[in-house]
Amino acid sequence: MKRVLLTGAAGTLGKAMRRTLAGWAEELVLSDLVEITDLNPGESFKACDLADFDAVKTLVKGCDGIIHLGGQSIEGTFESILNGNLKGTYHIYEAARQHQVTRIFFASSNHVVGFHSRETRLDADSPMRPDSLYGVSKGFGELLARYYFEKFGIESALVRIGSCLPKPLDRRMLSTWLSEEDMADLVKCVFSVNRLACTVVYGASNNPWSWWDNRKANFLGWQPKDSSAQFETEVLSQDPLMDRDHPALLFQGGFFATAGHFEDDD
Ligand code: NAI
Ligand code: 15L
Repeated sequence: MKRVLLTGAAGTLGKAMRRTLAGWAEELVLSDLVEITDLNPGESFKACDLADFDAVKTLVKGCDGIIHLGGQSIEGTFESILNGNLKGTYHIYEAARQHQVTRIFFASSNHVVGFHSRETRLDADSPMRPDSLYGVSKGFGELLARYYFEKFGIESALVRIGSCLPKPLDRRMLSTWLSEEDMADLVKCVFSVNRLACTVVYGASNNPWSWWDNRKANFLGWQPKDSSAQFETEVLSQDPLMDRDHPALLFQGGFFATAGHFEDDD
């Protein structure tokens, strides 16, 4: 890859990708609302609010691919979701169309399907059942990507990331954990496969208690190497068992599914 744009570069995953993808692209163009000053060789930085179309257009010009991580990353006010995720993702796709960028890694989320029961095994064709306005905004992003693929041929990986952290922090994450290294390997597969089309991928490591079936994305050649199993004893001893009847245990999205509407007064 020659010149790849990484949005959301100042965030948790952005920082992890800068480390794990070091040297992969000739130039990694980092962008965020928050300034980044600790640039490594091969990195450049451009501040940009994803809600500003002109700024996004300038940002995207001359890039060969986009890793789109930027935006509101948990439930929040409609205003922040509107700006970061709805306008932001539209601006990325529309700028890509105008500047002939043909491949995008879209950081979707497991919260697109968070209202499915933990007893249901999901695959790429399972219906969206968002558990939050945040999840709805990721569903919008996935549909938008599909529209730009069908009409303009822009290819996307719609990566329903589980929980991408150095290690799983609770019982739920034993099912949803994605290691940072497996995520970086997925990025490489997405940008090297001959034909990507518009493909849903569940972003999880090789976890024994996974709820997700990625067979329809096997053609990407992505083989996660890590597993939450190595953290099982530690997690089980530190995370007390919730009441068996707690509603958060029913749903894949956990507390995202059982929380009230974000903007309600308590
Ligand atoms: P984060 O909240 O740490 O990073 C998001 C970054 O986007 C921040 O640096 C923020 O400044 C930037 N941002 C927010 N609004 C913006 C705007 N209007 N214009 C420009 N930049 C803006 O989130 P994290 O954990 O790094 O996640 C990255 C992406 O992956 C997000 O899209 C999130 O929804 C998705 N994801 C992450 C998961 C995880 O386990 N970390 C799980 C599922 C999805
Ligand atoms: C997400 O979509 C969030 O971005 C992240 O902060 C975690 O909450 C993750 O899902 C999860 O479900 O663990």
